[in-house]
Amino acid sequence: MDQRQEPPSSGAPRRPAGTGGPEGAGEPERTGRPGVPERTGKPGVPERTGKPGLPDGSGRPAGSAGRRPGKRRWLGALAGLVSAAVLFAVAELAAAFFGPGSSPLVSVGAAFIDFTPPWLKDFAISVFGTADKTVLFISMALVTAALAALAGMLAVRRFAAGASLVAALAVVMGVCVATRAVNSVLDLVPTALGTLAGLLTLSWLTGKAVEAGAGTPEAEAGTGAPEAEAGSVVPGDGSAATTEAGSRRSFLVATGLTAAAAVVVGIAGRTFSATRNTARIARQALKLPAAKSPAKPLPAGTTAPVQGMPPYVTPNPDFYRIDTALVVPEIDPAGWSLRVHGLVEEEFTLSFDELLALDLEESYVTLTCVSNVVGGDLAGNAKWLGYPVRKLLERARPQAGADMVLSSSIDGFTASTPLAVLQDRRDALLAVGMNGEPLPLEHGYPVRMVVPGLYGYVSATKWVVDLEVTRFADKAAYWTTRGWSERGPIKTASRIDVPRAFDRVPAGTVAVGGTAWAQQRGISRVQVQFDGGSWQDADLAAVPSIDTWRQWSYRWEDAPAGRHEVRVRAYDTAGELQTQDEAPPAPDGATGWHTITFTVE
Ligand SMILES: Nc1nc2c(c(=O)[nH]1)N[C@H]1C(S)=C(S)[C@@H](COP(=O)(O)O)O[C@H]1N2
Ligand SMILES: [Mo]
Repeated sequence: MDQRQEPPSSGAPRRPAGTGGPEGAGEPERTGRPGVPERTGKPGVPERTGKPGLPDGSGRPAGSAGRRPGKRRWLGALAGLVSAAVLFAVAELAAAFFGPGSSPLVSVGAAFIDFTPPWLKDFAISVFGTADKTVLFISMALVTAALAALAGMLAVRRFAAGASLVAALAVVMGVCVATRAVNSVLDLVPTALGTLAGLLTLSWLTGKAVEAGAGTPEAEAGTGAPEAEAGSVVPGDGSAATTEAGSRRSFLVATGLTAAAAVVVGIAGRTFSATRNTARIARQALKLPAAKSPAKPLPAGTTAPVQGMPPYVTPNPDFYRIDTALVVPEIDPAGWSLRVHGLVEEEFTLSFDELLALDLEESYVTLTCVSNVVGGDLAGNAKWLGYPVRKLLERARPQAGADMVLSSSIDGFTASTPLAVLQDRRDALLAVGMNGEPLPLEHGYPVRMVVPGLYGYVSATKWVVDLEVTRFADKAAYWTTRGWSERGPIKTASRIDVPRAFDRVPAGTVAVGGTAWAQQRGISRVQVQFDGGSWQDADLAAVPSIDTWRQWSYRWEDAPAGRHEVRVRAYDTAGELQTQDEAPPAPDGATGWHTITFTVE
C-alpha cells in the first residue's frame, strides 16, 4: 500500500486522464484556424495547378504549399514538445539547489491534489486505487505534452502566440510554486530559469522548423501580402526541395540532440537532488536518546499461531503510507522547530535538540487510516518513541473555550484533534522514533504526532511544525474542508488475514487467523462464522495494551471439501459488538463484517 493521499486514501490526488481532455484536446483544432489565412489551411485547394516550377502565389515553393499546414504542422508540435522537455529539465536541475518543493512539476501536482474536488477524487480512487500518484503524473504529462505541442504549432505561425501560451503556463506554474506552504519566493527561480530555457529553445527550434517548411510565420500571420510579393521568393523548384529536405534534416537533428540533452539534464537534476537530501543525511547521522520510560517488553504470543499471519509489529518498510505529499518533505532537524500557540497562556517554540532532551516515552500504537475498507490493510502497528503532547500543553496552558488542536505539517496538511484527547492519559506522542529508529522520511521525519484511538487524518500529522490551540468552531482541518468528518475516533474493526479470499486449502483442519482493533477500548472477543452457521469464539493473541491491534485464530476441524464462506466480528472491552451495518470509508470510517470465501480441496 502505499502512497495514497487521502486520509483516506481516498486518493486525493487523482486526476483522471480524461479531465485534461477538454483543454488539451480541443484547442489544437481551434487554434489551427483563427488568424490563419484560409488558403494556407485548405488541403484540397489546388494551388499547384499552375505549371510545375512556377510560383503559386503563396510565396512558398510550388508543390509544397498546399500540404504544409497539414503535413508539417508536426514539426512545430515537435519543437514545442522538445522545448517543454528543456523547460522541465532545466527547472528540475535548478530545483536540486532550491529544494524539492521548488520543482514546478511537483508544485503543480501538489496543487492538483489540494484542489481536486472530492467527487473527482472519489472517482479516481475507485478507478485507480493506490496508483493515484502515478496516474496523476501521467495525466499531467499528457496535458503538458498537448499544451506544449500546441504552443509549438502556434509558434511556427507566429512566435509571439506560442511564446504567450508558454508564458501563461509559466505563470500558472509560478502560482502553484509560490502558494505551496513549503515554498518561498526564491523557489520561483527554477520555474523562471526553466521557462527562459524553454522559450529560447522554442525560438531556436521554431526558426528551424519554419526553414524546414513548417509554415512561414510572416506570410501565415496574414501580415505580409504574399500575393503582392509573389515572385520575390522564387527558389527554383529543385533547389527548394533540396534546401527544404536539408532544413528538415537539420531540424530533426537539432530536436533529437536537444531532447537527449533535456533527458540527461533532467536525470542529473533528480539524481543531484537525491544526493543533496539533507534530511536523509541528517537522519543517517542521528542517534536517538533512549526512552526515559521504555515500553515494557511485549508479552509472549502476540502473533496468532497461524501460518501466514502478518507480523504483530509492522516493520518500517512495510508500514502503510498515506499522505498528500507528492514528494516527501525534507526537513533538516537542525532547522526544525515546533510552534505551540493559539488560545494558550504561554506560547513557545521547541527545537529538535530541546525535544530530544525531554523525558521521552515509548509505546506500541496501531495507526489506522479512515480510508481503510472493511478487510483492508491501511493499518500498521509500531513502537513509537516520543514526548507526550499532554506535557507540552501543560506548559502552554490552554485557555477556557479551546477545544481543538490544529496540527500542521510543513507542507500545509492539517489535522484537528480534540484538545481533551491530547490532554488525557492516553499519552498522545510527539514522536521522533519508530521501531527503534528515527522516523523514516515518509513517515514524518523528524517529528510526527501519534494519537491512540483516532484515525490518522485527524491526528497523526507527519512533518509536524505547528500546534495551534483553537476551537472546532473556528478552524477546519485539511480533510474536513474536503467533506470528511471533523472528528475521527477509530471504529471497532476485524478482518480475516488467513486464508486469503479465494485461497484453496487442503482438507483437514483449516487454520483461520486475522486481526481486530478498537484502539483505546481494546478487543475482548472475536467470533467467526462459517457458511452462516453459529458464531464461534476465536482464540485471542496477547497484547501489551488497548492501543494496538489484536490477532486472533480459530482452528476449523474437519472442514468439508467445497467452497466456504467465513465471516468475522469483534467486541471491544466494553462488550460492544462491532456494527454489521455496511458503510463506506467517507466520511468517518467504513463499517461492516469482513467476509471471504475460500475452497477446501
Ligand atoms: N503531513 C501529513 N501528515 C499526515 C497525512 C498527510 O497527508 N500529510 N495523512 C494522515 C493520514 S490520512 C494517515 S492515515 C496517517 C498515515 O501515516 P503513515 O503514512 O505513517 O502510515 O498520516 C496522517 N498524517
Ligand atoms: Mo488516513
